[in-house]
Amino acid sequence: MTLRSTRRLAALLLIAGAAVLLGGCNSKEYLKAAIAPTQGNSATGEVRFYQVDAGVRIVASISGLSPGKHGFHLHEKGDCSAPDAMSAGGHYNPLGAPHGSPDANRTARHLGDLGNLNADAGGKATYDRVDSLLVYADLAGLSVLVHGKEDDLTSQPAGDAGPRIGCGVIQTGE
Ligand SMILES: [Cu+2]
Ligand SMILES: [Zn+2]
Repeated sequence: MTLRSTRRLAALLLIAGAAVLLGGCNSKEYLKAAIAPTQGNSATGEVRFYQVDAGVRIVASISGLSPGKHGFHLHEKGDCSAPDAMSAGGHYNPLGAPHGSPDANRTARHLGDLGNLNADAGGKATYDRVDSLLVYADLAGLSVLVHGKEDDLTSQPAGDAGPRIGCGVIQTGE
């Protein structure tokens, strides 16, 4: 092997190594919200957000729920300090749209409308969905709320989902 081709090979290996390192970091990065119960409630768990090609993948595991559906939203303020979590403000709605289904287009839903969690008989719910309208870079500092009742996806302004039973602020994961 000539000196020149050895150098070229070394440069290629360096580029390949850097690409592997960068790729590894990106795929590991996520945002998360640790859900804690509001006063008198027992909802706990974690919600993670991953950047994917089609938008933002949301993966949640929540327990301490009554069986059945519970409204699940992003709210505009990253503040769960009030005993009833009213400090988290209203639904995340940067586009000024009405409340709706997570499957609706951007003019017919709040970006924070994630639909419902569906708890099993043991009070546990999982959620795994890719949202094509959410922007990963905008999520840190918002909050994730779990409600006592089902979000009917139509009532204004918040789906008639009842009290806020769990709340967590979105922050950088490890
Ligand atoms: Cu809500
Ligand atoms: Zn909404």
